Amino acid sequence: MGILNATPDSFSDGGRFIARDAALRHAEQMIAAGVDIIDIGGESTRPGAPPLALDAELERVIPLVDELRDAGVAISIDTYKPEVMAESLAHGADMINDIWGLRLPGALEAVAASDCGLCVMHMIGDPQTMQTAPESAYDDVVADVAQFLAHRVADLESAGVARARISVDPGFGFGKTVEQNYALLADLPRTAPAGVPVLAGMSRKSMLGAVINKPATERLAASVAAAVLAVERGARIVRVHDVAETIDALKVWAAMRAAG
Ligand code: 9MG
Repeated sequence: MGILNATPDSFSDGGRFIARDAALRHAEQMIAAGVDIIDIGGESTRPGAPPLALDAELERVIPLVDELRDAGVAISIDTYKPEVMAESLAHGADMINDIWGLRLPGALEAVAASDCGLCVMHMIGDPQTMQTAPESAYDDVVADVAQFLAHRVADLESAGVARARISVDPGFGFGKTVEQNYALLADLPRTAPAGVPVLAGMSRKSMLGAVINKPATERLAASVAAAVLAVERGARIVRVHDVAETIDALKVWAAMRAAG
């Protein structure tokens, strides 16, 4: 899964089209590199990021869905807003990636009637508060995240969502200390209900920066290593910025597996 940030619009129409063009060029590069899913996001989910108004998110996301829906890859929408979910699905999106795990009012209803894929992520609090006190948020981070995800999958199934549509995500960096993130990575298979695919997103995150002591712009090798470690622990989808490099690394891992 390649990350496509729908970059902030400038004030003029010209700027808006330039931003859209840049996003489309980036999408084309990811497709050429072999991406399977493009995850389009209009609102930043970085710790402390302010929420984005509904209209602004729709204006950033929907034109990209229109441009990319026939590009031969699955289109995922990174949103927690039911209105953005519904509108994106109406425009042909294939999957909803919700950092809130479809917990906000209206989210379940927005996806239940479609047959889209879903990613249900674990998060403590919201992006503005989630890193306030993660060290005291869990008894046992792996067991607590696993329990949360199992409950979300059960809730979705009770609402009529087929299990085959659901993937789960421990939410690296979303209300976790560095140590908690690595505990989740080490024990990744234990975070998911049986048979439900895991999505892992660690690309360029601070859990990597904390180990290599480098800024986000210099975390390529660490991001690729994290993706391979996640896949080795059973992740079926890795959400990454650097698609070509990640695919190369995974091909080497797959070749070793095939030989062994
Ligand atoms: C939107 N977003 C940012 N980080 C993410 C992660 O780790 N997983 C998922 N599913 N989405 C994320």
